[in-house]
Amino acid sequence: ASEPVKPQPETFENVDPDQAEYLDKDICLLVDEKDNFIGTATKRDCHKVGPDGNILLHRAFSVFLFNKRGDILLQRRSSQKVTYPDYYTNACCSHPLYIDDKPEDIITAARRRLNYEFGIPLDKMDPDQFTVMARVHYHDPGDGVWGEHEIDHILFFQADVKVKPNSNEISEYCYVPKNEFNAFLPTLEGPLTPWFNMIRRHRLKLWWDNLHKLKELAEPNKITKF
Ligand code: DMA
Ligand code: MN
Repeated sequence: ASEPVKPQPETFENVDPDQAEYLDKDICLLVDEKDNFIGTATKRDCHKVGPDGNILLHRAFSVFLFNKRGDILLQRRSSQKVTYPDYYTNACCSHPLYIDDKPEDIITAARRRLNYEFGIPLDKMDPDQFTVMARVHYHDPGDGVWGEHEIDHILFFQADVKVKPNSNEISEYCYVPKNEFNAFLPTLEGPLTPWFNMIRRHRLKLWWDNLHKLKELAEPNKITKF
């Protein structure tokens, strides 16, 4: 009798092949509760919910992007995303990686992913235009199979940029003016990601009202647990 065919993890888990590739290729940064770098693990291992509900704590970033008028850019995660598919969220989130034998800088990672997800040219994103507003420690079990446990560096970025979304990442996007934001959210036909919702509830109004003086409000070293 022939050996039974062993399913590949991707097939077994039914993960989109483009997304699956990064699950094994992206090496994320493990951190302690003070955001000290303590080791590495694959993107896959960082997002698998353990039998006890535990998830490895790793470093991440969330970019909140505004145009010059002060409208916020939102995206809907594509249905191919492994974590939180079809959820609405801020412009771009991802992880700094372990590259060239060292941890990637947060702003370098943010520019890399804004380029990959939204097609924004690197030369249209000056590192000085990013403000690290805070760090947030949160845990979310996701769908029970894939979830998040991160220290998330919240970055604000304001510029008029041309976008060309990558459809494997983003299924919809739009700019929303501040005075329409609260009425707009309930019209969305999908949930908000837990991290976006957390920032929205606790900090977004204050920071959005102060786009012209973010540096005064920024607490880049403070780690808040919501
Ligand atoms: C991970 O974002 C980071 C946060 C803050 C949730 P993601 O799932 O969009 O990562 P990636 O784009 O690398 O898949
Ligand atoms: Mn993560």
